[in-house]
Amino acid sequence: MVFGWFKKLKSGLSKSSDKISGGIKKILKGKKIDDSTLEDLEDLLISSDLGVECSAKIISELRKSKLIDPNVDKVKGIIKKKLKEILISLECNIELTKELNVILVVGVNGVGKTATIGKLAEKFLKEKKKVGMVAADTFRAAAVEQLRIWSDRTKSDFFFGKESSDPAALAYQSILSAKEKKLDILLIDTAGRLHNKTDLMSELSKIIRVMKKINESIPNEIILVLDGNIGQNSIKQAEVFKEVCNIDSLIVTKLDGSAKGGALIPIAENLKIPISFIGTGEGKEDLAKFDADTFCDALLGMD
Ligand SMILES: Nc1nc2c(ncn2[C@@H]2O[C@H](COP(=O)(O)OP(=O)(O)O)[C@@H](O)[C@H]2O)c(=O)[nH]1
Ligand SMILES: [Mg+2]
Repeated sequence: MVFGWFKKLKSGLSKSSDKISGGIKKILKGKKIDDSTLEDLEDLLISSDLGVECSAKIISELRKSKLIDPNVDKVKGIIKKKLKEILISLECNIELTKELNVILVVGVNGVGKTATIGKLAEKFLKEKKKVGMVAADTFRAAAVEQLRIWSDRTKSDFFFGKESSDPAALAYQSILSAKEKKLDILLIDTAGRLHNKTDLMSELSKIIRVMKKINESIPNEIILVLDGNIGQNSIKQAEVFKEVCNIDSLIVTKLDGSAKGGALIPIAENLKIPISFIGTGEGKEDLAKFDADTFCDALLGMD
């Protein structure tokens, strides 16, 4: 595979694939596949954040295969088959309509919402779409400025309100302006102060309720951003957001940051919410469409 984005995904996940791939090689070196090597492989998969359940499934698949020859490629092939089985049904596209597409981006502070909006804007821009961004995290001036930088970087329209203004009113007005300006996409950034869960959730449901006054189909897409590095916590965060909105897809970020790319698997297995993109860095192009086959190849260091 020679595509640029696969190379990027591969290098983004290289810390994880080095760990998994290097680990498999080391475990199999000079040994045959028996109970003890299978146990070592299971430990490796668990320590690579694939989750206990998924790791057990993979090991049982390897056992069933009756493979004795310590062939690294064959072992990886069996692991990939099992991972793909889990991930394939979660591939998804953000379906765009011909009119304005309002995309609401939610998630806890620090997971990467604002950066992800910047990356999405870059992607849509390359597809010749007219893009706008709304700084609906109105309580922190720094949050507004951070999004403004991304709007400059991606030449997107920028909508913001006065400090501490009502985010629902801002979102509403921005949608009307975006329609007038005939924008194709409007990306709405939101606050994520989970320490005050009740406030956050009532703010979020108000934003959604007010938008729907324009048109019941708005927001066209709700994306929940999750930090791929925080394991079980991501799953808990998603449960909270599911209480107030229908999440259409997930974007899992920071899969490049540490050797934790495998953490996508338990998130996928537990939540069963489609995954539209994954974040593999801080730059504007570090966003890869989620594709089960290439993700597995990148994670396992296969070509
Ligand atoms: N390495 C890496 N860093 C990321 C990624 N996505 C976001 N970040 C960084 O994570 C930090 C928090 O991101 P931000 O967009 O401000 O999060 P927000 O609070 O949810 O809006 C920033 O330093 C981002 O540059 C990613 O995919 N990989
Ligand atoms: Mg932010």
